[in-house]
Amino acid sequence: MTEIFKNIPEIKFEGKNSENPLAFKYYDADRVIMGKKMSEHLPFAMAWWHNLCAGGTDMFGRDTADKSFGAEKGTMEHAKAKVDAGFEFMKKLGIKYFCFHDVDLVPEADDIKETNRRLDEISDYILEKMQGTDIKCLWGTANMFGNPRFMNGAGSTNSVDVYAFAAAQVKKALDLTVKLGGRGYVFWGGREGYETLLNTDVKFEQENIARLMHMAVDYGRSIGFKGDFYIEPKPKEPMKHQYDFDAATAIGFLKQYGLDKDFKLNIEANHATLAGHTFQHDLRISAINGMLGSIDANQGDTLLGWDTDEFPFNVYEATLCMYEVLKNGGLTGGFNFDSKNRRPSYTMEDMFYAYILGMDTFALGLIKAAEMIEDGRIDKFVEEKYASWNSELGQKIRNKETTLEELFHYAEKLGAPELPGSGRQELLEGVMNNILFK
Ligand code: XUL
Ligand code: CO
Repeated sequence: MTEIFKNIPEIKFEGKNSENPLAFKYYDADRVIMGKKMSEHLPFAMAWWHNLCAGGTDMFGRDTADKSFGAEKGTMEHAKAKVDAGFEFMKKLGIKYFCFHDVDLVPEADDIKETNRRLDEISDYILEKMQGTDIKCLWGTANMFGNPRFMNGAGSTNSVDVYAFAAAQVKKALDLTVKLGGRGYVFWGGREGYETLLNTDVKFEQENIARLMHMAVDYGRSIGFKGDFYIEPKPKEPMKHQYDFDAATAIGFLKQYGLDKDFKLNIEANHATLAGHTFQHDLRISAINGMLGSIDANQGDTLLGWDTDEFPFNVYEATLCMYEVLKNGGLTGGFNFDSKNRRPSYTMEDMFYAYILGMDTFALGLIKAAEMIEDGRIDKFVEEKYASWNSELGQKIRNKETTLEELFHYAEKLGAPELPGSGRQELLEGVMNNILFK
């Protein structure tokens, strides 16, 4: 096998004083944090589409990066070259998982039978490459947004034939996920939404999406898929209104349609911020509902209103993310870098610099989040903030043993309550800085 990334060695941990651009400064796979190795806390995954397919094309210009890997694009040789490149890339970085859409793996043919034949061929090849390594699939998904047939949605389409095609793609993508040892299966509803209510039956569309998801669960379980299904919430882009707007909306949907036992959420940082939340907010909402499953690790740009999918370098965000993940007892999924190089970062070295940045950022986040928890000042403050609920009255309310009238009389007797106590935001932010920079 000829080496593709010729000038890139295996990336090793060298520590924070290293100035070697091709070394980890913080990600030390075997370092134990709160009883677990970093590599177990952080099951990183490579996103097939950004890393091996995307060349930097945007609305105004074509590819800047050459992702041909020595083969002619649009051919099965190229599909195989991507597998070779992907495995070399993951091995050199010590990444144990990958995520894929069906059409990331092979060029889509006009006829679904031929596309599926190509998928069988490439997945055999991937299985071969997996042998002798501990690399596996984190999650698979079907691309039900790129092909023009999905212009009005997939599960939410007005066309019953298009719906059947979406179902066929989900079936095949589930087959592939199981074949490649996938931990999860993702639904990202990029076209599941609408532009105007003048032409849309929202209730019917949502019911149809739920029906598709139920069929996916039934089929997945019938072929031995034991992992989690995930919804990946996103408020907009490409659609103006997307049905899985944010974590809370997706959880409501899953509960309403009886899907909450089989589904969890895959939270993407840049989707949460597009919904007007912090990344941490959507993680917390998922976690308190027992639905924090997996993470698409990236970051957006607050100066831009779209999904820029940047590699994460914001250590505050990563720390608050890892704080939620540690409190959640980890993830059933992992950390998929749904992130892409900036268009002018077009060289092969840049692909590695990007992953080193992302992995180091999350390693730092993990180290600092563990320190925040072990430090205890923040948890102690939160506990004390709600201390009045330990009183007799607080207990009664929590046990649902009070009535509105009883509280009315209590309030009348009291005359006026004292102020509820300072929220101490600035103090706590100072504590976080203190821990981050000590
Ligand atoms: C799009 C996005 C997708 C999903 C998988 O914003 O995040 O790449 O992660 O379809
Ligand atoms: Co994503």
